[in-house]
Amino acid sequence: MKPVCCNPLIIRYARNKEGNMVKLNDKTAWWRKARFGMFIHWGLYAIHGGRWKGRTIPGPGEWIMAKARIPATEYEQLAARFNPVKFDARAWVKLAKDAGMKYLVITAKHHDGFAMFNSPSNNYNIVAATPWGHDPLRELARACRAAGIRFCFYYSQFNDWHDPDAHGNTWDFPDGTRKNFSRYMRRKCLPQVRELLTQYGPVGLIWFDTPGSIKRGHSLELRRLTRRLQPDCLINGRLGHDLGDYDGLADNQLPAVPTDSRFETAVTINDSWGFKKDDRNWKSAETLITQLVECASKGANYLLNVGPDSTGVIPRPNAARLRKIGRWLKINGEAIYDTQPSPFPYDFAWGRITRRANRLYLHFFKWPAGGEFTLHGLRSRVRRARLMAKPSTPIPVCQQHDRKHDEHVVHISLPRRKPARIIPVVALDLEGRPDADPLPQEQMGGHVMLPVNLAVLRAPKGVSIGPEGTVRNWRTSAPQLHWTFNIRKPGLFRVVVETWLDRLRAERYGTHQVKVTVGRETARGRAGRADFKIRHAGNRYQTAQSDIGLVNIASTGAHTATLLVEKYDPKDTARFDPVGLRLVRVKNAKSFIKSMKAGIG
Ligand code: H79
Repeated sequence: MKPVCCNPLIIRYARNKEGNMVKLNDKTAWWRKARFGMFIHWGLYAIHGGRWKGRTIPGPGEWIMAKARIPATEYEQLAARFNPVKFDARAWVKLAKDAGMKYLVITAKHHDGFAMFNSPSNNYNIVAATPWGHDPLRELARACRAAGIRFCFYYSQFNDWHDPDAHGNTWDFPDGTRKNFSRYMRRKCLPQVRELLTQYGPVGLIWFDTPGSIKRGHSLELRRLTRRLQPDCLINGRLGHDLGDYDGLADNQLPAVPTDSRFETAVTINDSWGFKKDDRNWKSAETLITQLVECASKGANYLLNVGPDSTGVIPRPNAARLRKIGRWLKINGEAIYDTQPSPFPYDFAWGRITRRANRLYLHFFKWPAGGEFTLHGLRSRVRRARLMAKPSTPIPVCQQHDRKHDEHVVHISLPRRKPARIIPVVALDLEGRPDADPLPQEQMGGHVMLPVNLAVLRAPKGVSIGPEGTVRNWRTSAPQLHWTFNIRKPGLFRVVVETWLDRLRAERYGTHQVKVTVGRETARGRAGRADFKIRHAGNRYQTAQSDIGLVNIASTGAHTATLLVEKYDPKDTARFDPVGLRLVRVKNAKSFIKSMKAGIG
C-alpha cells in the first residue's frame, strides 16, 4: 500500500489494492474482515440450565440468579458443584473453526460475578472455588492461537450481582446509597480486566456489556487500562459513553440498513445465551445463514452464541447448526469474509448483495422463477456471472441500457432449478467498481423497496431514525416519512407497510390506522401487530407486512410517497416501528380491478 495522504499529526491514509481508502494501522481491519465470530456464554448458571426448585425460570439461562432472586450466599455454593470434566478447549475451537468463525468471545465474568478464569485478585473464580480447578480461558487461548482464531473475552463491568458495590443485585443489596462503585472498580473490575489482558497473550477484543449508568470516568479507566496493556485490543461500544472502537445493536437485533462496517450484532441460536434445558426454540441453520448474510450485506459482523452445559459440552443442536453454516461457508465464504455492504441502499425481495472490489455476490433467499433473473439500476458493466457452487459453468448475461430513460438492466439466465438447498450465491464480475443507482426503483417481481433509512423524517424532537434502520420513539400520529423513488412504467401498485416487532414482547405492540400518499393517490389501512405471523424459531425482531390498498402511479419518473399514522392505537405500549414501505406492481391491472369489482359486487 502506498500512502496517499500523510498528516503526521493525525492519521495516515492509503489506498489498498481494491482502491478503497483505508486508515493505515487500522486495528479493526482483522475484525472487519472476519464477519463471523463465536460467542460463548458459560458460567455457574449452566448447572441450573434455567430451572430453579423444579420450575423453569423465564428469561435467558444466565439470568437465573436475578430472575429467581437467588441470594448470593446460596448461588455461591454452585461453585462447589462445578466440575465440567468433559470440557475440551480444542473441541470448542475446532467447532468454531468448522463453522467458519474467525474470533471467539467467552464470558470471563457475567452479571453473576463469578470469574471463569484464574483471578488471583478475587477468590470467587473457577480455579480457586471449584473442584475442577482448571482455567478454561488459558486452554481456550492456547487452542485459539493454534487454530488461527482470535481469542476475546466478555466482561460484565457494571452489573455484578455478587459485589455489594456494583449494580443489579437488588435482593441482597437493596440499599443503593451504600454502594461505592469506585470501590468495586478498584477492588474487582480493574484488577480482573488487568489479569485478563496479561495472562492469556494477545486478546482480540473485550466485549463489555450493559453499561447502565456507569460514569464516563469509569468507562475511561477501563479504556485506558486496555490501551496501555494491549494497544491493539478492540473494545466494543457497550463500554459506554461512546468510548468503544465499534458499535453494535441491541441483543439479537439485525441491522436493517447498511452500516459503516464497524458494526456487530450478537445473536442467540435459541432464546437463551447461557445453557437452558427447556429452551428448544432452535433457529434453523438456514435462518442463521440468512442472518449472517443479512449482517454481511449491511457491513456488520455476526457474533453467534453457544451455551455449553455444566459438563463442558456444547449442546448437539448448537453444534449441528454451526457445522451446517460451516459447510455453506466452505462454498460461499468468499461472499462473506472481507466483503463490503451492498452498493444498493435497499434490500431485494429475492435476497441480498455483498461486494468485494469489482465483484458483487447475489445471495438468493428465493430462487427466481424459471431461473430468469433481472437486476435494475446497476450502471457498471458485467463481465461474467458464475454460481459459487459451480464456478466452471458459464452463465449467460445480457445487459441493456435505455438511453432515453437512463435505464440499466441486467438479465441473467440462471439454472431453472434452485441449485443448492440453502441460499445459492452468484458472483458477478464487473468492469470497474460497482456503480448502482441509489434511487429506489422497481426490481424483479415488481417490488419497489423504500426502507426507512432512505426516507426524510418529519417528526417532533426525540423521534429519530436509529442505526438499525427503524424509527425510534414513534408514539403519536405526528411523525411522517417521505420517500423519493423512480417509476419506469405507469401502473397500479399494492402498498405494503412493513413494521418490526420484538417477538419476546409481542403483546405490547398495537395496530395503527395508517395512510400512504403517492401524488394524489391515497391508500389507507391498518398496520402493525395484527399482521404478524410470528415464527417462534425465527429472528427476535420480525417484520410484518400490512397490505393497505392500491395506488395508481400514472407517470414515468420520480415520485414521492408519504407514510403517516392517522390514528395511533391507544393500546400500544411499545412503538409504531416501520422499517419501510413496499410498492408491488399489480401484474395484470385490468383483470385485477375487474375481479375486485366482482368481489365487492
Ligand atoms: O449476556 C447476554 C445477556 O445476559 C446480556 N447481554 C447478552 C449478550 C444482557 N444483560 N442485560 N440485558 C442483556 C438486557 C436486559 C434485559 C432484561 Fe430481562 C429484560 C432484563 C429483564 C428483562 C432478558 C429478559 C433478561 C432477563 C429477562
